[in-house]
Amino acid sequence: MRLLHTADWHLGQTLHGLTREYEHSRFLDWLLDRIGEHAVDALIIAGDLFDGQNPPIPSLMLFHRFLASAKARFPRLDVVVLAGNHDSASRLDASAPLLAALGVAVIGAPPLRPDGRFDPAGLLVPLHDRDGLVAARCVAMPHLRPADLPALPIEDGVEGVDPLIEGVRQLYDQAVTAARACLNADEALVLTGHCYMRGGALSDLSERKILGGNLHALPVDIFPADAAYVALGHLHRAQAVGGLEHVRYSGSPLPLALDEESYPHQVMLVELAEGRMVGRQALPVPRAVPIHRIPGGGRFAPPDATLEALRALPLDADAPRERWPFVEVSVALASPRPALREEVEAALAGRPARLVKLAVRLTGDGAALADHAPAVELSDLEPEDVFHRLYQRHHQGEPPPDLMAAFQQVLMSVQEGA
Ligand SMILES: [Mn+2]
Repeated sequence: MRLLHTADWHLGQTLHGLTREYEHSRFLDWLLDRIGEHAVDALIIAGDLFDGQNPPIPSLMLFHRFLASAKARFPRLDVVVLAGNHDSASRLDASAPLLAALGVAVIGAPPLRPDGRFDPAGLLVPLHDRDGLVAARCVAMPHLRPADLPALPIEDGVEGVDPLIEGVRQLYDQAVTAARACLNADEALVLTGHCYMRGGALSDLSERKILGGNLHALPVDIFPADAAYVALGHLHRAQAVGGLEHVRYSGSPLPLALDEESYPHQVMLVELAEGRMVGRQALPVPRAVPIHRIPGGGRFAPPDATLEALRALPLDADAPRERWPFVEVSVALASPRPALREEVEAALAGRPARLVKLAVRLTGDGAALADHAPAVELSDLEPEDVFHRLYQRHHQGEPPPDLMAAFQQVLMSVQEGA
């Protein structure tokens, strides 16, 4: 059977205030064609379907239209949709009964039994081959928040043991046990997750990293060794995890930030036979709207060279506005140049391109630099950075770990609307 793995669509996302609707709609049309071309049997969308808790109406329309077209063109297609940390788990769950009637499995929060305990059977989704026979069992694990995890009798801070990681491990263990109970010998065990993974073993706890949903980086051994494929979401760059070719992030299908311009955006086509992965192929997603970064690669160029490069940009005069390239300009200034923005805008005036970001770095010598330190844009900072800066304004040194952890918890409940 053939599985198509994608994630991190972030429908409804804007890039510095500009809509991505056109790009998303082109991607979804392209995806439908690939499902047909490669005779795909099952589609897994591993979280962050939407960019926010309350998706804008056009992004809901896109998603519903996509599902309706997919089921009309490919009635046998199994579709599995998981909540990511950006999605509202309960909002996705609200549509789950309706979409289940269409053959689309949606898992927002981990399912619970009437007594409030985790119900691993609720995560299991059978995936069918072209003959309509079950060829794989999917443990459709969504993004897990600390509140979803079992309370473990482990003190935080005990060396080598992280209660959050152990909690995630328990849920996967229970779900895999439930899957094995109905797994036949020639059926593949497929898992999903929307989480931050680390490649190494559990011992390098010092390297643990908190990303997004406050979940500690997970070791790859939380997944069973006999899993045929693990479809992950959360990281936007496509990659295998821990050197295991069958444990993969598909990455996002489009660049969600300007510095993701060079990522190999793709979806992953996986071939399963007799319970294991026998082939895989990355399908590169065509770029519907080009991104031009001047000079690119995170570097800054002098103003005259920048203006020259802007004027020389090859642009398609016939392109409709929705296809006009996004342009990022990064300028290094030896001295202040108050008219720079006007000069940049003039270089693009009347031309089919959209300036999304003008970054300026002052490069004068020490004294001049202190007077003209480049202003930091709030939008360039993560909430953790802002907290860090505030702490350092009032205290010596770094914020203590327990304070950072408390901040992370508050941040997460705000971000997740909990
Ligand atoms: Mn995510």
